Amino acid sequence: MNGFFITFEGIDGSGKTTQIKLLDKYLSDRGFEIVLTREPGGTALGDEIRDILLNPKNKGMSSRAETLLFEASRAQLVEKVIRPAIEKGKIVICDRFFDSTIAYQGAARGLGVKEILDLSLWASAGLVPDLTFLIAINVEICEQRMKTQQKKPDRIENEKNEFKEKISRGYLDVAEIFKERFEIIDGHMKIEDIFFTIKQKVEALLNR
Ligand code: T5A
Repeated sequence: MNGFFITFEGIDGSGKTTQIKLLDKYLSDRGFEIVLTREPGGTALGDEIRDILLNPKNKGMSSRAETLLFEASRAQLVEKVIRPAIEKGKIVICDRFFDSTIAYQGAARGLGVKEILDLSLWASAGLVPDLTFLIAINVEICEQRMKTQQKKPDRIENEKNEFKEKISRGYLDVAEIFKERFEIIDGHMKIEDIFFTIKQKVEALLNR
């Protein structure tokens, strides 16, 4: 029996990692086999690509080169990690997937939603998540959260708020295209309230 593929999306600092950790613990405690992964990265090759993509020294990277690097990392991750795990009946939870490329590169960089969707489906060999949580949140609130984390911003986090507003709008467009698998969650809620909603939606998926 095939497993499930669950992804988390949102602007930087929206709270994805926090919720993924809670979901991992919740499902592991119930005896499910979980594979946690992230994009870009998740494989040896993907981690090298991640370093190139996020390094602030690569400031002048062209949007098309950037997109192809994200897709290369994804192609490797799908073939080597995600698809084999799903085929073994595991639950794969991925921090970002191709909806990020559609929102960041397709919408915010202006490369086109349709073009990036087609390219992403080629890179993922047609793999689409079963369930995607979009944590929707105000850009300024995320900025504040990132500041309190005292983490050095990476190349993409260095972008202006205007860019992040475009990403947020891009995400809503993707969610409209893939209504059946998207769950939009209000990221301004308390961590435990967000998780309560996530838990309910995941239970519904597992009982399908
Ligand atoms: N990218 C990625 C693209 O441009 N195209 C692509 O195709 C792909 C795949 C990846 C970057 O690459 C871009 C997007 C990104 O810019 P990353 O390091 O993986 O970079 O960055 P993020 O995915 O953005 O991860 P972050 O760790 O920065 O953010 P998270 O995971 O969304 O947020 P999290 O959970 O770490 O929370 C941030 C802070 O907020 C607090 C947490 O405790 C933490 O301090 N918090 C809350 N506080 C109050 N209320 C809540 N509900 C809270 N939830 C969390």
